[in-house]
Amino acid sequence: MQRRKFLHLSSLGLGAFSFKGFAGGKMAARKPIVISTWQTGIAANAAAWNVLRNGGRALDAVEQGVMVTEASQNCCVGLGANPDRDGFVTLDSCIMDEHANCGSVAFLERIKHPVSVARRVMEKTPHVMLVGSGAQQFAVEQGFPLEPQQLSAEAERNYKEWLRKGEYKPVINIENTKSQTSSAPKRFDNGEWNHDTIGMVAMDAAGNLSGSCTTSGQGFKMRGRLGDSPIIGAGLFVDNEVGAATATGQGEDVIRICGSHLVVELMRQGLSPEAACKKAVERIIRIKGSKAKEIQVGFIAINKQGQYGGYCIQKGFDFAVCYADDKNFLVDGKYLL
Ligand code: SD4
Repeated sequence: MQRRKFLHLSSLGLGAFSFKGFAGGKMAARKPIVISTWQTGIAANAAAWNVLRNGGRALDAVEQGVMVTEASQNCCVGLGANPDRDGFVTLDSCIMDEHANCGSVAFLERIKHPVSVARRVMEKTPHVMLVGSGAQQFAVEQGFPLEPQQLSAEAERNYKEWLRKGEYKPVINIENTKSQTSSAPKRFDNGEWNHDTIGMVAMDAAGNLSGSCTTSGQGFKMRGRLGDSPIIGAGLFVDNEVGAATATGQGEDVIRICGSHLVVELMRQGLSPEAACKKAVERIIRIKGSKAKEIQVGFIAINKQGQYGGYCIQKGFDFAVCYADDKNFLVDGKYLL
């Protein structure tokens, strides 16, 4: 590399980023790769990795990955999760591929795998989003079984406890990052975690990107409330030229800044995934002012070089990264407050 060229890049502040990972002057992309939010991401990544290691599409990986979390009955996501304040579990999910095809479902009840319904919306309809009873009707037409309307034992317990106070207050999503070896963390009341979502982004061996996001939304939310997770651009965004990002935490504040889209656009301008996530978090903190300490938001992202990163508002956010059979590990999200 000529000295003059190096100095030019350095003066743009791009030196460190641009030269890291260069092999013979050419950036060797790390692929395939999959990353996902929270410790539940470890098990989800393992399923996604199974697809990726066999040369499968990132789209299949991000669907099959988060299906693991949706199916875990005692978990944050899916039908075993906490209900809304009227006692019903309502699910939101979206998926996006390398061609900017996207599908989304929201306020969906009694369907085990909302991410797969979102994929059907993407592939079988001319639309992007279906909600509520229409989404459920479509799911049933597509052959998804209607599950019993029944809370899991854990959600039932949590709901009864919540009803005693009936307090409508968003929680700060965190988990105990010390229990990093666990892929099945326990509920925060017992000392471990309190979140409701998994977001996943992946790049396959062909270098194509996809992402998915699926959630039960905030526990004990108002009936009909949607967060960022099913909103393309907020909870998830993929641009196959640049990178992919997904979000977790206080959905209203992710929507306010079109969070995942913002992260991808910042990467387009040359920021690393971590720096882009940090800038998006900074923007939320600026908007919220003194109220920022009352909320949590975390972003994670990958770029076309297979670099990954994440950032959050408060301590206690982590994400799972997988890029080899023996490399599926948790990373503590850096935080600003
Ligand atoms: C929402 N972003 O519905 C989701 C909640 C979440 O961990 O991420 N919880 O606002």
